[in-house]
Amino acid sequence: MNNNNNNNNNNPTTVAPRGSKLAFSRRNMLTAGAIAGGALMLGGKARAAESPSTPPDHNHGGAHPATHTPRSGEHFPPGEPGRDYTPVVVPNGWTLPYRIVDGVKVFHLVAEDVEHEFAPGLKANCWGYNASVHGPVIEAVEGDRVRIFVTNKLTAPTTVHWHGVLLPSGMDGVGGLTQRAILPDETFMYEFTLRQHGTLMYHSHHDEMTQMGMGMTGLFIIHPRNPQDPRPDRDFALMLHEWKIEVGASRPDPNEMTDFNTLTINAKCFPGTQPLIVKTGDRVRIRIGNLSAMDHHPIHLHGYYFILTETDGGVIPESARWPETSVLVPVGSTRTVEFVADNPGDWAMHCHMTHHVMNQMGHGIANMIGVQPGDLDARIRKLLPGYMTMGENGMGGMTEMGMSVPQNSIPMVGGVGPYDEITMGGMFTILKVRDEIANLNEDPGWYEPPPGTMSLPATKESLEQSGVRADGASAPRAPAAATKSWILPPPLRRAPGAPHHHGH
Ligand SMILES: [Cu+2]
Repeated sequence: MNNNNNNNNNNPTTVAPRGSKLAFSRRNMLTAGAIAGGALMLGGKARAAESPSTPPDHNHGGAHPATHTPRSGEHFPPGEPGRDYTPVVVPNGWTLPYRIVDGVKVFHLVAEDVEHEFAPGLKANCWGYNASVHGPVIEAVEGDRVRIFVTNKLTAPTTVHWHGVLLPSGMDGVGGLTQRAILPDETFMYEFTLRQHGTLMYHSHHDEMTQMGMGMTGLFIIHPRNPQDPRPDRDFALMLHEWKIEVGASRPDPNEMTDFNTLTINAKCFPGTQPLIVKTGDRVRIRIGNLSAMDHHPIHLHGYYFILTETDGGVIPESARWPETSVLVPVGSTRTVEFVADNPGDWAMHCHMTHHVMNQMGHGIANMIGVQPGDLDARIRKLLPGYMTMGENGMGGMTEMGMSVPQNSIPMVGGVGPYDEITMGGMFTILKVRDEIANLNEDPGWYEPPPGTMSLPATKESLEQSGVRADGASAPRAPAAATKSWILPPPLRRAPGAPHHHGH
């Protein structure tokens, strides 16, 4: 073993932050307390002697030791943004700043009431952390020691559970089981060393249905100390959620079990979702957590396929990764996907459950498709001024500006796109990939496709040239045999002597 080899990521006794000239030996990484404690988090010999402990890069290479011995005291110097990791981008959200005290990263979460805007026009009184819904992203580095204070400014007791984080049982934040609840106006302290990396989460673990339903969730992202995969250029962090907000109500209804009408990415529904902005050629990582009450969300990206690289259990060995275009993010899980953004454009990214890309009023209304209102509207207007039959051609058109919606509610679908209404809402956002972009934090506007690369009304010449008639008559029709129902052959004659069921 060569302790001076900067790039030897497989050497368990050294840890060299990527791109750094430094190679830390195990000894100078560990605090005196750790050595006194005798248990070494890293280190070949120490680990061999204490087989259950896990090196920080245990998720690489396919081996997944399943046990860990979290102990206090052993940790690395705090990982630094830029040097040790590229900070995540949180559309419509933010990352929680920390202070370093004696080599420990100190965070402070405050559980409290938050008036939250889901999209322009829709606000509700939710519960969140530090003036935001959901809570800010906690971002740290494997090997960091973190101390997280939680102040409860709610009128209800609460706790915070660190979902997926390997830690001592007493730090797990399960109300009643691993601690007593944090009462209103109390502050609790959680402290542990991060001995893994990945996309994890945090959420209330006291009266979960109510408190998570009111918004008390967040992402907990731990970067590898010693990454083996290439670092992403853009690393996005998204949290999925679902809400029931009655039209006109000022609070979400956390008692709802099935009929959610507000579906969100980082607590915003389209058109309030901030786009994901990247440069052509960027290596893009998207981390998606789901702490919805009841639904798994298949998140679909247009224009690309991506590779599923991580779950909240860690990195998927390269040989076991697979490509897909929709990643199912189950409740209580995270999924991380990566791709190289080599296809410029405005690309839709959304949940593929079609009811999850509708806003408040798109659910459970009377089905008017195919209804021909005739003079119905004029007749009803005599009784109900302003009455208009809606939905006879579906929900498109419901976006149209000037269409009035009740106070504190948003139209069932979308916003104004570059060409037409975007008939989407809810769990929908846009990946914007641009060759030239000055400011990745500013919306670059709509994509303008190069001439000849955009669908337009067919011209007479192009129709004629291709032998296509505009009335549709030249298109193949389904042959009768292809749409015919199957008819079972007649039954076999009953064999003589077979039992009779309807006999005398
Ligand atoms: Cu969904």
